[in-house]
Amino acid sequence: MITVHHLNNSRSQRVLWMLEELGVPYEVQYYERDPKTMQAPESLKRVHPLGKSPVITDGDMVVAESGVIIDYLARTYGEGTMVPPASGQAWLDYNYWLHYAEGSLMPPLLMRLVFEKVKTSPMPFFIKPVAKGIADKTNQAFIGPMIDTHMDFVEAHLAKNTWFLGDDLSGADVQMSFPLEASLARGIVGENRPHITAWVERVHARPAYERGLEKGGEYDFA
Ligand SMILES: N[C@@H](CCC(=O)N[C@@H](CS)C(=O)NCC(=O)O)C(=O)O
Repeated sequence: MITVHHLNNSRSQRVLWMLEELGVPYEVQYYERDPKTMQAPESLKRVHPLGKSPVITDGDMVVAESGVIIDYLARTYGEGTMVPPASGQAWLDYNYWLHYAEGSLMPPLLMRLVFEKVKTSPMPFFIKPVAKGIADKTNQAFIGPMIDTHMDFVEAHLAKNTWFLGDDLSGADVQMSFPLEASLARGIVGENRPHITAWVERVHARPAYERGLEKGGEYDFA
C-alpha cells in the first residue's frame, strides 16, 4: 500500500492530485507545520532524513522529491497514462518540465518570499527601513525581472498548449501546479498572464484535483 506523508499546505498536495488521477489506492499520514516557524514536525525525519514533504512509502520503498514521486507513480501505476513513451521529444519535454518546476522556477519564487518575509520580521526599529530598502531593491532589480522572464516563457508555452505536453494531461502538469498556483495566489500571475491563469483554472476544475483537496485538507493555493 502507498502511504503519502502529507504536510498541510505544501507541495505534497500535488501528489494527492496525481494519485487521484491514477485512481490508485493509498493512505495519508498527516503532519502539521509548526504555526510559528512553518517547519515540518521532527517526526517526518523518521520517514526521510531531510524531513521534507512530499515523501511516500510504497511497501518498503521510500520515495522523496516531488518530481521523482510523480514520475515513479506514473511509470509504476499509470498503465501508459500521465507519462509519454520513454523516447523522443515528448519524453524530453516531460522530463524538462518535471525538473524545471523545482530546479529553475521555484528558486526565484522562494527568494521573493524570503525577501518579503525580511520586511515583516521582528528587528530593532532603526534597522527596519534599511532592511526594507534592501529587500525592495533586490526584489525590483533582480528577483522580479527573473520571475517575469520565467512567467513570459511559461505563458507563451501555455498560449499554444492546453497541457504542458499538448493535448494530454501528464505528470508534467502535476509537477508544475505548485509554482503556478502559488504565483496566482500571491498575485505574481493574474490578468497579465491569461494562459497561465486559464491553465490553473483547468487544473482546479478536474474532479481528481477536487478529490485530492478533500483528502489533503487546508491548502492556501486552490
Ligand atoms: N524540492 C522538494 C522540496 C520539498 C520541500 O521543501 N517541502 C516543503 C513543503 S512545500 C517542506 O517540507 N517544508 C517544511 C520544512 O522545511 O520543514 C520537493 O519538491 O519535494
